[in-house]
Amino acid sequence: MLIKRPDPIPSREVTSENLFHGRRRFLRAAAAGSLAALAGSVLWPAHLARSGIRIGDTEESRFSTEEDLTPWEEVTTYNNFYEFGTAKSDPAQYADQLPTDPWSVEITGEVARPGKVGLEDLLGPHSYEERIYRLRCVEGWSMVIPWVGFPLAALLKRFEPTSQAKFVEFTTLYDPEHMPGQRRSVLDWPYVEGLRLDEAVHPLTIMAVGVYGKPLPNQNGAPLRLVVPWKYGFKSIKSIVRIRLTREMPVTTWHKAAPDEYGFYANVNPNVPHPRWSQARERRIGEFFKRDTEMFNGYADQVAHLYKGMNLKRWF
Ligand SMILES: Nc1nc2c(c(=O)[nH]1)N[C@H]1C(S)=C(S)[C@@H](COP(=O)(O)O)O[C@H]1N2
Ligand SMILES: [Mo]
Repeated sequence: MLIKRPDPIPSREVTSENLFHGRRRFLRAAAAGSLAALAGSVLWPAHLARSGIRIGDTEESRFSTEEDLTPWEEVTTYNNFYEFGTAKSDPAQYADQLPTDPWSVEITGEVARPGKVGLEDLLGPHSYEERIYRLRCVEGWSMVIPWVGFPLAALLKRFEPTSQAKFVEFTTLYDPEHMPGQRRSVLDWPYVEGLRLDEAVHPLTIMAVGVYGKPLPNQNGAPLRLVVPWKYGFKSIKSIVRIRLTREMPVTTWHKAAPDEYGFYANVNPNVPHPRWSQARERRIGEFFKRDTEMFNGYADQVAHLYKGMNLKRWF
């Protein structure tokens, strides 16, 4: 199904200066050993090719960090994706069974233009300004990952959220045949996540379709996954098939599983421990010593205003 395309989104994110530094960093990362990854054997899904989205030669986001990238090898083999098992190595081992083409996403709820859209139409020519986002992610361990994606806001805008929309709920594919983890009741499948609408339309909230200049490997949430870098990793839901705009706060999978341990907001906050462990320190993958975890994962300047006046211990 096809929906009307919006006007192209203006290109205001990139200055030539950070583009230059971005490319230089990219070359440095390539020289440091990621080159093998770039020449690796990830299949290029036909729907991405047909959509015209640019994944290989993409400009740098203004949010990209200067920090060293976590190597491709770690990014694609040390994963959480419980649909394929609970061990960090399971997704890389089992996720290639998942068919991701064709793929469609249903947009529903408080939107003026609901519909089920094939991925190639969703990503269709000139719909979005793709960028490389070198973002930190954290949940006990941390990585710096060069996602290829675009702001979720640009996608949501196409479907015209109504004035009643206050939250966005995301749902992962339910496919126990290809997702062996879903045959066990580890979690209440399918995986559901959510954001407040103002969080969802923040320019740091992105939909990722690629990583390291390649289409997303299945273990990283192909063909379309959320990345919310100032929140703990579990908010960044993978392999999305449904986006629902709601009036009420969505009931998310991890909150349902353990309401005292996983709140709706899940903002990275070194001052609010998880009931069973401190969240003050993290281990950057590839480093030996732990480092201090930063408020909002280092993105406080960008996002702290979203939570002004909120008690972050109550709304953890
Ligand atoms: N559908 C789904 N999405 C998911 C998960 C999952 O189990 N299922 N795990 C989450 C958790 S706990 C983390 S830390 C990140 C890991 O993303 P990565 O493997 O790409 O680093 O994905 C998140 N998204
Ligand atoms: Mo996680």
